[in-house]
Amino acid sequence: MEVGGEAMMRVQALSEAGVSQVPPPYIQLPHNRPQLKFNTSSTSNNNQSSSIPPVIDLFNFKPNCRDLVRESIGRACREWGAFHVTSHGIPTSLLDHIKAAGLSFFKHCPIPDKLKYSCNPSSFASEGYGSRMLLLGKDDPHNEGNVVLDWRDYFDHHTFPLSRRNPSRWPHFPPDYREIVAMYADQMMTLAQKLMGLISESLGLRSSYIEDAVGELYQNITISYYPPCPQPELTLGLQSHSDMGAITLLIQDDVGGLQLLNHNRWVTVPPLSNAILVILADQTEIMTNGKYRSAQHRAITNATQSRLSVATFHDPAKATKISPASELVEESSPQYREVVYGDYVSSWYTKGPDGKRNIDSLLLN
Ligand SMILES: O=C(O)CCC(=O)C(=O)O
Repeated sequence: MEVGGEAMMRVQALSEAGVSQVPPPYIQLPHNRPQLKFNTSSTSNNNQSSSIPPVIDLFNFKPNCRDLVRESIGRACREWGAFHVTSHGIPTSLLDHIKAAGLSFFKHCPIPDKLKYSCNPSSFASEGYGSRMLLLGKDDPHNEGNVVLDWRDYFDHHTFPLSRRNPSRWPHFPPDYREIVAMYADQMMTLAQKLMGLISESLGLRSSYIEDAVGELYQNITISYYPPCPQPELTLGLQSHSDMGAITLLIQDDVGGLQLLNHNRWVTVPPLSNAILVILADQTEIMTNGKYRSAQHRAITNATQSRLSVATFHDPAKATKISPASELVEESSPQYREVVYGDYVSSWYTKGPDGKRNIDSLLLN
């Protein structure tokens, strides 16, 4: 196994080379290190909410269940900024197929073949195979000392609008990879639109409010692969952040490692094979004038097993301006400055997320 040059940049290559210690750029500052106890049950210092994000049955969007579903969604958005959904209409087989295709690419495609799909490391959110989420490194003069590399490799796919979709840039292996990603993208888009409708209604807004405010939806699908890590107590698979756009739909394999911050406590989200996790992102926090908060989350690693997740992001176009809904501002004063989404994205990628620092910097009071 080559462990030099470009392959050295890949976390999988480090892991497979059998390093016994995590290299310094991956070592988190002490206050960011995970407490490695899989915490899916309540702890004594928190009795304000249940211990895991709620699981909401969508009853396949049957009109006569809409009131009930809307109410559960409103509560989950207020308490967690995230919730699982079941009876969502996406076949479990498709969820399994995309995870299997991703795993097959990471596990069975040789690294030199994978490198043919490398993303452009000097531009953010570029399509392809990569390992570094931020442009900033530990030695960058703009790095305030808190950006550490993630113990993760990923493949980012640009899937909507269709003008951005070019399956020839996606892995050719396994042979049905491209077809599965395209099918998954289409179904996730439909689900995201329906969920945005319910979330809008749960705030007393018209069903199309969030979708109208976001405009043409940009969808990216990121398959993340977290190789086994020799010192999981020192590292993070993915640093603490909230997502930038409107909503994210996430599935994970059965290894577990996604954590959500709830009442200042990191809670491990249990993998549920047929459920999809809905994560509210920062532009939704702005549009709802802070009535709903974006969910701060991170991924931890473990010493023995690799882990895979598929996150589907639904975002505004870069030129879109996002501000609190006037209907929600009448009740209180605006809590956030208006932002041009593209400016928000550049700032996120150059400063780093550091939890929710980017959205917090838009707060007016
Ligand atoms: O792997 C996970 O569970 C989290 C992925 C995630 O947060 C992301 O891709 O932004």
